[in-house]
Amino acid sequence: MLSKAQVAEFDRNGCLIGGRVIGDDEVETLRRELDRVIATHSAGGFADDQPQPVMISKWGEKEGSLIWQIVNIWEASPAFERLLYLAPVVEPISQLAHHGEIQIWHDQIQFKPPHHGGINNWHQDAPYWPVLKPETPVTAWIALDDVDESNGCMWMVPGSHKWGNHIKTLESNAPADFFEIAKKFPERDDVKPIPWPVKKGEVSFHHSMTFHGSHANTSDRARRAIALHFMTGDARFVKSGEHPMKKFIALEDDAPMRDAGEHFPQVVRAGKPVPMPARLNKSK
Ligand SMILES: O=C(O)CCC(=O)C(=O)O
Repeated sequence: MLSKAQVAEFDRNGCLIGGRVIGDDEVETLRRELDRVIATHSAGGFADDQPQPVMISKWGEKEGSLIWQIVNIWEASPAFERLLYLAPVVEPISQLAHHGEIQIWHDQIQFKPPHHGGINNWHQDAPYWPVLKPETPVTAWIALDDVDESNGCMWMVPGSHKWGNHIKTLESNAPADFFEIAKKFPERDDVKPIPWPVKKGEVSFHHSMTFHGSHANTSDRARRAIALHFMTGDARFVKSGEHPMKKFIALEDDAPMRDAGEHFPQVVRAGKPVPMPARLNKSK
């Protein structure tokens, strides 16, 4: 549980470090699982009947800087699926979203290899989710390495979650000018990016409208992390939008996402974490 002061800090800044949520052994298991999923993909892919992620992509390889992005690795790996039910993650999400009903929207691995890990340009999350309304979800981002300025940590602009949708301006900033983002907002004097280091096994929370991004990893250390994007119980489907998860949503326009089915499990019900499914207690 977060303290009132932490919730107030998140309400003010749109980002918060939540502390350690997984131990070293679990981090090791998750790293091995990530290696396995990437190796399976690289060796020709998953068989149709094999549990698999929704999407695996490599960004920026041609330009010489790479980010592996994997959507819904939890569907391929029980170790990752267990993260969805961790009380120290989902209780704070419920507190920060100010909602007693929480569902997973999707997860996303962000893996920047050593030496040539790419830039994740400035953005807000919610504008990339046009199949959902309202724009209220909160993300839990869990580090699988110590992540700091040397290996491509995120940067946040505190307070920016209250400024509305600025995705076009953020996207217009060239990745090479990552640290110059304030120049894109000459009318404001409060665009003050701060580095956002997160230790291995710790969770960080950010609001879906907070300006954030991460610079390159030129260090000799990997930068592995998983973002868990959540929805609140008032999320509804917007049929006109596009998103890789849309193919799993067999709903009419404006229908509640709580009816969206098995790809979007509920993890907090009536303010309490949903117990971990029994099959996940034993599996690797
Ligand atoms: O991991 C990163 O560098 C960026 C993550 C991100 O944009 C997110 O979790 O919303």
